[in-house]
Amino acid sequence: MRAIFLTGTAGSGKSMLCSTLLPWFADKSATVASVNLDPGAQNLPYEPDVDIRDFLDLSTVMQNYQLGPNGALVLAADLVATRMPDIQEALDSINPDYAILDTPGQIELFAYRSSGPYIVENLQCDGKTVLFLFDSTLVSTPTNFVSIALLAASIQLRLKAPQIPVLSRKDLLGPNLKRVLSWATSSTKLEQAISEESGDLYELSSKLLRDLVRSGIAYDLLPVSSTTKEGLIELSATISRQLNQGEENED
Ligand SMILES: Nc1nc2c(ncn2[C@@H]2O[C@H](COP(=O)(O)OP(=O)(O)O)[C@@H](O)[C@H]2O)c(=O)[nH]1
Ligand SMILES: [Mg+2]
Repeated sequence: MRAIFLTGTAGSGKSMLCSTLLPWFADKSATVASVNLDPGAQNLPYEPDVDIRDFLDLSTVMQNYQLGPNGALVLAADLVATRMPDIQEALDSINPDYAILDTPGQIELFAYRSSGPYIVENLQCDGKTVLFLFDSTLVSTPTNFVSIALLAASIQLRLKAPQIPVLSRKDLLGPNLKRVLSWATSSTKLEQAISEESGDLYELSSKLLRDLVRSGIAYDLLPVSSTTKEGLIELSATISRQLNQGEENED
């Protein structure tokens, strides 16, 4: 079993991408299982094969600890790690080629609490990758692009796993797509765009971005749309290349 974690800001399209990848992998004759790791998830666009909500009930957490919805979500995020054996057992009994793990809407509940890094580190499987979704609607200006790239770097530091940068909801970007992709690969182009946009912030942004672009955090940013299905061939090729690379490195 290989694990694919979906991360990104709230609304970046993680759950939708999960629902899009499931039939995609199945069509390629791979067995695939979906895992919902969000105890507060409502109206998921797919039927999870493994669901944290079966092991952790948000309304019980609210009642038992006398918490409001936000406090309960934070505590539930921490309690997810205690349910790791249940998640592992459920996945092992399915034993799929791929497990796609959809993380909580709010990335901080997963990546900046202890549960997320714990689960990524301790899930027993033959390879792991983390997709980080750059939401098209959030990266359409150069400084916003730098801030989301910083978040991607920060998530990589927290989860300590190989990351694939995905430009999600690509269809919402329209003619801006080419510009955004040019920032991902060329620090000169991004620096120039920032100098035109950001005035006082120029120095901070340009220093940050030089290192970011050099670190490759957004390099090969893959534009994908769950709505039009564009980019799925490239994304699945990158996922299997990275998961196989992990295997080669272990040998
Ligand atoms: N146009 C468009 N909308 C999308 C796409 N992917 C997701 N959405 C919409 O964006 C919103 C947030 O998606 P969701 O998957 O729930 O985001 P999550 O919070 O990261 O799980 C929903 O209304 C989705 O229907 C996409 O590729 N294109
Ligand atoms: Mg979601």
